[in-house]
Amino acid sequence: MKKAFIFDLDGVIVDTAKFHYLAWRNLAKGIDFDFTEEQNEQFKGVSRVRSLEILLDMAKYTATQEQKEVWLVQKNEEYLKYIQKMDESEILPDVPRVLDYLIENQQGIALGSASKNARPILERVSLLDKFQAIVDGNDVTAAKPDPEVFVKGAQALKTEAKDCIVFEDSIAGIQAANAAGMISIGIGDPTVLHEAFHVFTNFTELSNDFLQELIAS
Ligand code: G16
Ligand code: MG
Repeated sequence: MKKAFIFDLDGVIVDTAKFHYLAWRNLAKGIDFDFTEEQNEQFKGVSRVRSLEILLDMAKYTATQEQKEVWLVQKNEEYLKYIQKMDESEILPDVPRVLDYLIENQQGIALGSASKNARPILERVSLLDKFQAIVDGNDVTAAKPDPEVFVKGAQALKTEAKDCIVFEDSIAGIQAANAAGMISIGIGDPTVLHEAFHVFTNFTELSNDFLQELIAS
């Protein structure tokens, strides 16, 4: 049976959250706000624009639209400097094994990410050619938990929602997959991702037998 497997990028394929954090922390410093790694959790899967709004709320800082736009460009420029240095060592454990197993078994593979930098990141880590479809922050108008990004991924692979499996590390992403009527699989902390159908700490815990069960179901 042919299924579509839709992967989130940040926190599922690569750990870019640390680079987002460094760039946001630098920006926060400029308004005398000490942005912690714990607070950064709330930024996972959230769009760039929404992330800035959350940061300004945390700092209780009111900014003009013009200032916000300057900051958004500045944050992205710094983030791009980090991702330009990325290589294959940044791929999260066992991601290539899972992708290759699905390819060998003729399954559909798509990316469903909130990031506008998804393509350059996949290129940097040499995984771009594994994906038959890429839906990213440039293609959607509604951010996760809205299901748009995954619905578009399913359309691109010409697969019905019920035959789609989504890998996600964020609560908003799990909610988006569930809202789309897809099977959500959390990659991360089970207590955080309890709304998912299944949760694995990382891909090393997800066996080829389990993938085969998903394909056959
Ligand atoms: C990622 C990150 C978010 C980030 C968003 C937008 O989403 O998890 O922290 O704010 O992309 O990224 P950019 O600024 O590169 O457009 P995902 O969906 O890949 O986890
Ligand atoms: Mg993510």
